[in-house]
Amino acid sequence: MARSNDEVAALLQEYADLISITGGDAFRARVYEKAARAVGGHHADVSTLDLKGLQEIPNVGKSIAQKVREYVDSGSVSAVEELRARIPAGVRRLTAIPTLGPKKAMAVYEELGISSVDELADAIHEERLRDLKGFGPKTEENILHGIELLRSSGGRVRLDVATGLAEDIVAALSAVPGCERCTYAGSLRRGRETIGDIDILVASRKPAPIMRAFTELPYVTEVIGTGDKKTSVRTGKGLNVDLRVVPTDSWGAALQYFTGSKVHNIRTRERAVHQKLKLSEYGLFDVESGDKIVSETEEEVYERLGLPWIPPALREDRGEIEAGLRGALPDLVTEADLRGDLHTHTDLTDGLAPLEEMAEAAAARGYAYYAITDHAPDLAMQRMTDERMLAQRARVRELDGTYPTRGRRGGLRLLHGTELNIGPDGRVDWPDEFLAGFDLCVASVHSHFNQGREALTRRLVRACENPYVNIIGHPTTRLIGRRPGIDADLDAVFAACARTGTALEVNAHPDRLDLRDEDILRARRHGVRFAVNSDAHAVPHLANMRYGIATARRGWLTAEDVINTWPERRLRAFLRKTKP
Ligand code: DGT
Ligand code: CA
Ligand code: CA
Ligand code: ZN
Repeated sequence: MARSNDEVAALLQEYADLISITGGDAFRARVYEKAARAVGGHHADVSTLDLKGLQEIPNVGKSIAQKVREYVDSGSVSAVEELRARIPAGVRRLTAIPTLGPKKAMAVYEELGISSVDELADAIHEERLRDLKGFGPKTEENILHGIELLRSSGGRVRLDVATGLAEDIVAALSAVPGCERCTYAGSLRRGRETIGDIDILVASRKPAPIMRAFTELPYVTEVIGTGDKKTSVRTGKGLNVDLRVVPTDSWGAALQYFTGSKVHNIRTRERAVHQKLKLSEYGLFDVESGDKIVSETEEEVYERLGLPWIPPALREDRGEIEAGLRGALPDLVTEADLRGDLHTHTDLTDGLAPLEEMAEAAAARGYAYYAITDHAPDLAMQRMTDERMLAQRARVRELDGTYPTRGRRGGLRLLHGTELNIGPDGRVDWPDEFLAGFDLCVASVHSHFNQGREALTRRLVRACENPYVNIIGHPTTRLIGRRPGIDADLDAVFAACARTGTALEVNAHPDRLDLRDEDILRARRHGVRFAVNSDAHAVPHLANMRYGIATARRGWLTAEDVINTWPERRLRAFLRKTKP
C-alpha cells in the first residue's frame, strides 16, 4: 500500500521546492524540508492523527500540521496549489534534472525562455548560458551530466513507488465482482530495480466492469486506450499501467507471458517449437491439431516444456533455462529467511528515531538480532565522538535481550556497530584499539567518488584487508537515476572480499539497491558472502528489506550466501574474521 506518510512527505518536499523556486525565504523552505523528512519517517500513519498528534512529530509545527490535515481531508493543500499555479509547467519540467536546482531552473526560464530539457541541452551546447549570472562552464557541465542521468533513467520509476501503486490497484480490482484472480506481472513481478510500466493481470469472464473500475481509479489521469482485453492508463505518479483481462482457464499461460522478460519468453517459445508446440498468452497448443494442451497454471506450462517452475526473479535469460534443465535452480533467499538487519541508524547521527524505537520495531519484525551502526567521526556533519559512541554502546548493552521477539527465545540480541568511512587512501575513522570494541563494522565510501579507477580499487581492497571491517556498505555508492556507481575494478574488490572474509552489502534502500543484481551475480562467482541490509534511518525504512531481498534473488542468492539469515553463533564467528 502507498503510505499516506510518503504522500504527505512528497507534498511537503514539493512545497519546499516551490518556495525556493518562487524566491521565497530559504529558512522557510528548510523548515518544510525537515518536516517532510520527519513525516516520511514517522511510525504512525499521519492520516489517523489529529492536529495535536501531528504536532508531536519532530519539526512539525501548527501551520504544517494544519496543511497535513487539509491534505488528508480534501486531497489537496491550497497554499501548495497557489504556488504551483505560479510556476510555469516548463520550469517544473526542468527541475526534474537532478543537478539543476530550482533557482537556476527559474533563471533559465525567465532569462532565456527555456521550458524543456531538450531546449536547455541545446542552449548549453550553443554556450548561451554562459552570460547568465551564476552560470559558468562548471555549472554547464553539471547540468549536462544531470540531463544525461535523467535521459538514461528513460522515465523509469523506483521499485517502491511502482510496488505501492501496483498493490493499491490489485487490492481495488480484486474487490470488483467477477474478478476471479488479480496480480501484477511484468518487470515488477520480476523485481527489477526500476519499472517502465506496471502490468496488471486479471482473470474474469466479465471484463467490462473490471475495465471500468480500472479507468475510474483516483490516481488515473488519462485513459490511453481501452477495450475488452486490454486497457492502458497514465497515472499522476508518472507511471503508465496496462491491464489485461483473460479467461480464467488461460491464467497460467497469460501470467507466464506477461511476466516476461522478453528474452526469457523467447527461450521458452523456442523450447515449445522444438516440441512441435506453440506457446502464447492463451496457452500451450499442439501445432498440428491446434489442441490446447495446458494453460491454467504457470507450473503446468513449464512442466510441459520440460522445465521446473522458474522464479520470476530469474527470468532474464541469464542461465535459468540451462539450470532448470539440469535441476540446478538455486533455492532463492526469501524475506522470511532473514534473522536480522546489520546496517541501521538512530538519532545519535542522522537517523530520525531513538535507539529504543528502532530496536522495538526490529523486534516486531521478528528478528533474532539487530545491529546499530551509526556514522563514524570522519563524516564531520554527524559530530560523532568517542564518548558519544561509548555511551551508546553502554545503552545497547543494557537493552540487549530486553525486547521480546518471535525470532529468539531470550529476546532480541543487539549488536553494537558503526558505519565507518573509507577514506581516500582506504583507511577508516578509528585506530584498531577502538575498532576492536565493536561487534561489527560496516565500511562505506561517502566522499572522493571521482578518484581514478586504480585509486578507488586500492581503496576498497584496503578496506577489505582491515581486520575490523566486516561489511562493505553500498559498495558502488550509486544512486539510481541520480549518480552512477564509482569506477572501480569490481572483480578485484570481489576477490578481496572473498579472500578476507568481508561481506558485500546489498543495500535495500530503493534509491540504492547496491550492489545491483548483475554485480551480485558476478561477486557470487568469487565466493563472496553478502549482507542484505536496510540502512534504515527511520522505523518505516526497516520494511525496505523486501526490495533488497528482491535484488538478492535477481542475483541468484540463496540463504546460505546471506550472512544475516544465519544463526547468531555462526554470524558472530564470521564477524571475527581472522584477527591478528
Ligand atoms: P518494463 O515495463 O520496461 O519495466 O519491463 P517489462 O518486462 O514489464 O516489459 P513490458 O511492460 O513491455 O511487457 C511486459 C511483459 O509482456 C514482458 O516482460 C514480456 C511480455 N511481452 C510484451 N511484449 C512482448 C513481445 O513483443 N514479445 C514477447 N515475447 N513478450 C512480450
Ligand atoms: Ca512493464
Ligand atoms: Ca507494459
Ligand atoms: Zn548507513
